[in-house]
Amino acid sequence: MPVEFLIDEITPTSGFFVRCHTYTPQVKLAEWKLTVDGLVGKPLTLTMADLKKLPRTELVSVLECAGNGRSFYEPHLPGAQWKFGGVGNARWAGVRLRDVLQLAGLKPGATQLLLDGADVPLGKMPDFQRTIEVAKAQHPDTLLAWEMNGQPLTPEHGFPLRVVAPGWAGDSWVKWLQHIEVLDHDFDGFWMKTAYRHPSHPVAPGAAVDAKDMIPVTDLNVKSVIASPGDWVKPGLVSVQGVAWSNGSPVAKVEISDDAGKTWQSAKLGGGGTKYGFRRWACSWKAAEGQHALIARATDAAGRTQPMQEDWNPSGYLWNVAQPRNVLVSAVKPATAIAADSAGVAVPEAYKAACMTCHDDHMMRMQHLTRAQWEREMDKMTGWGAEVKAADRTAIVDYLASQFKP
Ligand code: HEC
Ligand SMILES: Nc1nc2c(c(=O)[nH]1)N[C@H]1C(S)=C(S)[C@@H](COP(=O)(O)O)O[C@H]1N2
Ligand SMILES: [Mo]
Repeated sequence: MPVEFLIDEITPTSGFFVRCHTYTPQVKLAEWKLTVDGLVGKPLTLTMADLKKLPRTELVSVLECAGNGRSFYEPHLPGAQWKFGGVGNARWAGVRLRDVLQLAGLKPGATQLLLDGADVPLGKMPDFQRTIEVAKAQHPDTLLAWEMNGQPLTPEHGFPLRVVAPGWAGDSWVKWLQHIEVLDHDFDGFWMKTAYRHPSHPVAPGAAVDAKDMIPVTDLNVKSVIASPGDWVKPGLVSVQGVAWSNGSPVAKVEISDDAGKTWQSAKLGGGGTKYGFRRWACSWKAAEGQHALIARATDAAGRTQPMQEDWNPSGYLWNVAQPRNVLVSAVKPATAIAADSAGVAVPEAYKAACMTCHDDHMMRMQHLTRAQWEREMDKMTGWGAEVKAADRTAIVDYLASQFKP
């Protein structure tokens, strides 16, 4: 999502980022129902009309992908190469998850809710299934929502029903929800056991981390983004503006620096911020001719501040460095540079056949990986069903490692 969309408190749905691990399922409401089973007194099969008989609840909350900002990590990591735009703030409406659980009646020993949407995995890829612990499910702010910004959810954002887990990263906000199974144990599916985990203690950049030291990603970090000016602005007094958010702790302070953090100027916070939503901020800046790196840094009421340097984690989650934004101050708008393409390099046929079936090559082009990392991606993708002949593997890795390198 372009940063310009982050100027408003509520992000318009038309500009809101979309993140799907596979293709968007087209769910027909007449055929859809929500099943609640497992460790419950009374298993349920609910239609949308049934859900709408429960008390309607509305709430404004930020939704941020755990991988937002991943492209800033050094060393580079595979995955969606987000910069600033994997975040938005919307008004969600639906019912409290705990009201649904009350209808079903949790049995003693219930610890986790297994959440499954209508999206279908590709090849042998593991199904996107997530669990949330009962305490988060019972929290009055955790919703099953059918509305986003006053309209029914769009197919991309989870029509007809999705989880809203305020304060937590996007991976828990399961879309196209159709099945809740109550468990008495930790679920060991790929997207809980392997993906969406980070180290419980600081680790050196690039270090391998023992699986037993990896804990699930839950809470968002305190963070801010500069929405305006964009890459270029005329000299003079400029209003620097943007939004800030945290995990449910109100944003208490936003500061701006144009000298790499040597000095800071306080921004004025917008009024009316909500617990989990964006808080707008603005600050005047004397923009002198030249290239500048503007930095915004937010602090929340719990005293958490954006760091100047990130703790590393092996999947590139929850980046929240007070990240410099480059702004060119000049009287005339610069011509837009056209990015050089790797035209002229022959694309191996075996690569096209093996790797451009489930997705196209934008997935590979955005990565900046070492040969060893590309070898690991090959293993992951063949495990998920990519068909690579033994004789072709080296040529494919040669191509990837030479074209899409750090
Ligand atoms: C069976 C389907 C399938 C095939 C074939 C396939 N991929 Fe993927 N690949 C996926 C899916 C699904 C994702 C997205 C996962 C997500 O969004 O989290 C993905 C993601 C990726 C990513 C992003 C990083 C990551 O691990 O999520 C890279 C890089 C990649 N694929 C490379 C390749 C290469 C190279 C090949 C050929 C050897 C290939 N893929 C073939 C299904 C496939
Ligand atoms: N069923 C299902 N739910 C899902 C996903 C998915 O792939 N399948 N992606 C998750 C991730 S990683 C994020 S960041 C959010 C993104 O929500 P959005 O596309 O509405 O912005 O949805 C989450 N819910
Ligand atoms: Mo995400």
